[in-house]
Amino acid sequence: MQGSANLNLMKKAARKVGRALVKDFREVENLQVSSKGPGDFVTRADREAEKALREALLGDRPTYGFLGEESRETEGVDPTRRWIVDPLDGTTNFLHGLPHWAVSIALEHKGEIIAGVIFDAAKDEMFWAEKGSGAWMNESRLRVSGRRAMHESIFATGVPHSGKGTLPASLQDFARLSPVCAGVRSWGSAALNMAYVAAGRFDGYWERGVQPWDIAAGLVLVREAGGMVSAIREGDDPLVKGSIVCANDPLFEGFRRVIRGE
Ligand code: 2AM
Ligand code: CA
Repeated sequence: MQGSANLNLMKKAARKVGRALVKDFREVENLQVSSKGPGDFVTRADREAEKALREALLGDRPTYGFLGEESRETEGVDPTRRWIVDPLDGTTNFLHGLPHWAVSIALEHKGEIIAGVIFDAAKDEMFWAEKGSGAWMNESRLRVSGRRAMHESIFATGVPHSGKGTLPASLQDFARLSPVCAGVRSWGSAALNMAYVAAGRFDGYWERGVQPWDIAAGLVLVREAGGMVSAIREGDDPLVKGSIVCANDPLFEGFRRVIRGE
């Protein structure tokens, strides 16, 4: 499957930055035992990664806008197109030497995500999707899972940490969902949670308090893999209101009702 020129640019940038981050990640594993820890080193690696993505993406498409976790918003000459980038999603995992983090790049056109790339460099898994062309992992086509029963399904989430977000609401979600499903996983990368829903590994994912760069690429991946996506509250836009719920078609409504407490 061949992607568009933009998609190829996104994959190339993600691969380059992902490989550099793998080198940094090996260093982080060594730094765990030092008294200072790897904190400053990781902050630097994160910033360098975003700088490299910015240069690669805006270098080739200088008129596009850019929204990144580190540098925030840069308006483009073309107001209709914007890169939305998370250079290192799952930073806490990276910091602790856990190989579960990803580079995430999305392309937005007129408010809609039309292409997305999530690269898990440690596992060499490139998840990618383009509107109308399906979702893929490396060269394999992705489909959301076929499970229909909540009690057989595994759902992923992110739990607010370090005083961020609303912990009570997330704990209530857990309390409602856990008794009616096969398990809840909180593995620390919003982007990979969505990639895994697209791949049928997780049956669904929800989170409160997400940022656009956490979920932008995942939105097109899940949709192109045949999944459903919305914000938790009816009518909200996940990219604007910062909450998300996604799953395969048969599970979606029931899962969303549990999360909404209906
Ligand atoms: P990060 O690693 O880029 O910070 C973990 O549940 C997920 O939440 C990760 O994808 C993490 O992204 C993201 N995250 C961490 N802090 C956040 C915050 N304050 N707001 C939104 N998302 C956050
Ligand atoms: Ca993130």
